[in-house]
Amino acid sequence: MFYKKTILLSSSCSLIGVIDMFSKKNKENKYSYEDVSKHNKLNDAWVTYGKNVYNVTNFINEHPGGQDKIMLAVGKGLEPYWNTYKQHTNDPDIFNDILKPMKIGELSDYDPHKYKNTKDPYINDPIRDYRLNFHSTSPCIAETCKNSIMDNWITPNELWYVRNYHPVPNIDINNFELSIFNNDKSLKLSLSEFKKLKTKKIVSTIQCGGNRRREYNNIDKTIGTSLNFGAISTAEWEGVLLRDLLINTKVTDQDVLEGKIKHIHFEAIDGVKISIPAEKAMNIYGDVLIAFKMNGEDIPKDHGYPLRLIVPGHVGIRNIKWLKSINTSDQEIDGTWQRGISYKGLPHYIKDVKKVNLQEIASVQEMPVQSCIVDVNSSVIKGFAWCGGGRGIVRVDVSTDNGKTWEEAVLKEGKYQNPSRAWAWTFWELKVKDDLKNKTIICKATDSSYNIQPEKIENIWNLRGLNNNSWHKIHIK
Ligand SMILES: Nc1nc2c(c(=O)[nH]1)N[C@H]1C(S)=C(S)[C@@H](COP(=O)(O)O)O[C@H]1N2
Ligand SMILES: [Mo]
Repeated sequence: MFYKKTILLSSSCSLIGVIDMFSKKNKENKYSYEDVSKHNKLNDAWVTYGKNVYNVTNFINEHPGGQDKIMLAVGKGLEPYWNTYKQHTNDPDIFNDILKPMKIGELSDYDPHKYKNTKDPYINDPIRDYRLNFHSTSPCIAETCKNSIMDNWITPNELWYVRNYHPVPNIDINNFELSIFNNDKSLKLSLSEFKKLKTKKIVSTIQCGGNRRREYNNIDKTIGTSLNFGAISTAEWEGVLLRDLLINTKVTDQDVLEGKIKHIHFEAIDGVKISIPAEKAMNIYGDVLIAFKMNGEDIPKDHGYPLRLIVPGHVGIRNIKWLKSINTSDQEIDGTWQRGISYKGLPHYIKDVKKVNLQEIASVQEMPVQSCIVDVNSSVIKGFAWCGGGRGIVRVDVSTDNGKTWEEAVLKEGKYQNPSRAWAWTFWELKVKDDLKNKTIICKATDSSYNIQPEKIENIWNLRGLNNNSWHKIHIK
């Protein structure tokens, strides 16, 4: 380096110009689009964004959207992908904290128009109720607003929370088919054929795995949308029992007992795929449905039209929308929602994913017992309680003095559900006489297995911000 510099210096008449040229060259390595395109492998992955070039090799394993997703973009520009997965551009921290430090240089042949015509894929998303609490619109992440939760034990469709990973898919109903595969047997059903099968109605609550993530962020930063407690809603679903469909494709209870079939795989039109244990799928008391009606109407576009898997008692993601195919297997399905970090509940003392072997950690299926304080006025405190696995709510305890003394709340709608198949939430209320000004109210529920919500959030905090069921506390000003 020193050598070159001396030679150049001696052969130039403008000293300043040469030094300038040098320092620029040292700061900014230049690469062409073609150079970048060669770095397109797992162990050698570059991307561009605008005129900058980034080496993302060490980030691939940590990508919250999964390794497969980021691998789509390597060797190329991020723009078309970030136009679809807008969480990247909605959150400036992602650019500043994650991408920027990985910069290795700039494009020598930068063309600002290269990705100009990539269309907004969210253009066909449905119009949504203004009363929802929106975190993002592309993809749509919106909570049911607090004021409408206790008014409706069955949440009206337009007030249901929305959690989409992608644009709402456009579906050609006339060519739509549901496929079910089991080894060499398969069944394909058009929507009208499907609707002619024997149907069943089930009232089930769905709660997002990240509900109440916001409270975790007061302890330490988590990965994911900072949800309050409104990512939970309830509907009456009508559809065909999964067990009946599987039996139609020659799945037997014996296959499950002998472990030939351990998991049932489900894929959706928007690319989401998940699996559930075969025991849940085939359980005659499990009530897993392929639904086509939500509260008596065709399922709205946002919630999975035309077909949605309903896995009562399991975390939100297992209830996949826009269902297109079902398969039997002895393995869990691949992909971020099942085997990746997205639904892995890490221990509270793990702050770095690299410290754990994700494959060894169980993905969330059934959710733990939960309750929240929703409405407080001068005479009554109201809230909901719910538990995964169909475990009913046996009791809700409420304190109005930050845990010094407790009272039992009165259970209301939902109270009379079968305690082993209590798929929907239970509302509760407590009449109060004292002035609640400056008081801290707490609630905690007990489920039919006598599991109780944990007191301390610190001990259940986890990197992905899942399953927050710590005592719910509200301070009244
Ligand atoms: N195909 C598909 N299914 C999906 C999702 C999705 O993005 N795509 N989101 C999941 C998540 S994370 C949750 S919490 C629920 C949300 O359901 P909702 O939007 O009807 O409230 O659907 C689940 N099913
Ligand atoms: Mo979710």
